[in-house]
Amino acid sequence: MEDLIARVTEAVVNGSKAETLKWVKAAVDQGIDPVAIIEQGLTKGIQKVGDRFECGEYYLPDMMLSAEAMGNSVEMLEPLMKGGASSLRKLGKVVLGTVEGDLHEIGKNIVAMMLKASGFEVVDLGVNVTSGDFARAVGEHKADILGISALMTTTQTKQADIVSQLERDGIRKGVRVLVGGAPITAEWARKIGADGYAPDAISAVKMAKEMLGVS
Ligand code: B1M
Repeated sequence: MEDLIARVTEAVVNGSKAETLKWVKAAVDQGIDPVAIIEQGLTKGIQKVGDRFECGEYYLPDMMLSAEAMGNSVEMLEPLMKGGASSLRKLGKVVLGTVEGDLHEIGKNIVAMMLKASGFEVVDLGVNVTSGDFARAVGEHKADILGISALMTTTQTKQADIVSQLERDGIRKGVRVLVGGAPITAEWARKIGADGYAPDAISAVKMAKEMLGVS
């Protein structure tokens, strides 16, 4: 198992879509849990890519190839997740998106996938979503939870703007706000008046359940 997972990681680091898919399929055929493939294989790979980008070893096109390789494999794994997206049990409705100015979607998509597989209905607004659009969607879809993802220190402040927008629109009390993304911390969540923070997709599901008192 470890060998296959390591090959998945390596294929993402190399930015090869075909190789990543090949090793992900091999891992699935060996009966490895899709969540483990994502968390221990794909995510580890893209983190390494981020480190190489940060130290100038990789450039933007390298990061884009790796992101595409990961995203493609995540899509392939989605129908194999326990419960599946079509699960009949609906625990609550989550409106989810990535903040304005931020195009990072892989983590948000994994959170969406895990929420769906756990029985939540998810309305995914995509990336680069304005505060106004977040607030409108909460009202329109009568969301139980608003999930806001931000991947950059330069865009995380948008999460605070969205909480303020909900307050201005008089709909803050009717919805729980869950925030996440690489630069986000529990302290930040408290500071901006969010109801919860999750460091990863599994914790996001746990937190969403806690927020609604469901299991
Ligand atoms: Co960009 N990028 N990027 N990037 N990118 C980072 C974030 C960066 C840290 C890289 C680095 O320098 N080391 C850096 C940000 C620095 C900062 O904070 N200021 C950075 C930068 C600078 C940029 C650009 C500005 C680069 C440039 O153009 N010069 C540019 C910005 C574009 C924009 O958004 N306007 C840019 C572009 C890109 C790509 C397009 C190439 C690509 C994104 C492709 C896509 O998403 N379709 C990309 C990628 C892939 C990364 C890294 C390498 C990986 C991000 C990722 O997908 N991680 C990233 C470095 C890193 O994070 N180590 C980096 C895997 C994913 C599973 O994890 O997204 O953290 P993550 O999600 C996790 C948790 O955070 C959590 O659960 C997820 C699953 O476990 N989580 C939530 C996420 N959202 C949540 C919401 C929740 C709860 C939990 O509740 C609602």
